[in-house]
Amino acid sequence: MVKKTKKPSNPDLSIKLCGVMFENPTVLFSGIYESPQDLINASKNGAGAITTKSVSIGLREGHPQPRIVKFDHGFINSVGLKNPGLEKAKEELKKMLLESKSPVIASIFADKTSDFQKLAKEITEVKPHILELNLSCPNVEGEFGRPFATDAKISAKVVRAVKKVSKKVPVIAKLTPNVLDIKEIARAVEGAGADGISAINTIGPGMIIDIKTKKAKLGNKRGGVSGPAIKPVAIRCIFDIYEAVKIPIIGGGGITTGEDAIEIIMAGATAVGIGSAVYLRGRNVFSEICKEMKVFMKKEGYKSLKEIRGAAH
Ligand code: RRO
Repeated sequence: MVKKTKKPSNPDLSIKLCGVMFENPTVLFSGIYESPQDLINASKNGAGAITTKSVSIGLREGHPQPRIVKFDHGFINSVGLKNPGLEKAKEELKKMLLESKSPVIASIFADKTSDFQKLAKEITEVKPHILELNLSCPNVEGEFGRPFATDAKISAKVVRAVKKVSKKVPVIAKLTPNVLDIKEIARAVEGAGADGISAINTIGPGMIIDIKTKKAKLGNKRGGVSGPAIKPVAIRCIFDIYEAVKIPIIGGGGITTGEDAIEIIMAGATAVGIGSAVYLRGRNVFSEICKEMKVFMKKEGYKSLKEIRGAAH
């Protein structure tokens, strides 16, 4: 009789976040793609979920070009919230919800609590799977003041106002790493009713100067820093947030490989935000990261992500 050799089973990458099933934990972070078709293609190319560019009530043209500049270890951006405004964004969201293969996270931004509430009311009528409150854009301080996510009380106030109108759509708060104590902000948004947290937004602002022209490379001079350079900060932030709250975390910041994804899940993330890696590795980055995660999991004998989530604690 031929002896059966037991094949190692294929690791299961599926997750449930805020009651929504994802085939795998990769999430296209907000702001990487603008056009609905590019977002839909990301879902077809294996993203476990896709996040729209943050939308404001009125159309915004964005900051002067260039808006994104590469450096040795990442990127610096000052897009300035370029978006088509609420009405067009609602139409685009409808298309994405019809054609995306994976759950759609609609991201919103405002500089007033009442505008966050208005955006949340209107956007949740279109029924995205999850609503993201961008409380942490680093590039509009000149216009709107410090990001809301630098202040626990203001962050909580926005979440409470949004939760009054968001119906059954889960609400996640996108936090900034640019604070002394991210645990305090995480606890505040959880206490106000947030269903999840997304972190981290970009670090800084930073600046890059062209030494030939003696001028800042970005049109808007200062901008948020992303990419591999910021990964250790992202890992620490997720580690801290996981210790502070019970709600799930979409964790990202410089995640580029499957092993990076495993690392941030071990810090406590349920899902893994992918941003700059799209520019570094191309549009198949989601399926490639999943493949690399499976290679690691098979080698180490892990069958599901539950076995590694928060394992570093
Ligand atoms: O549009 C931007 O400049 C921008 C936003 Br809204 C954000 O949340 N984070 C970022 O790095 N850039």
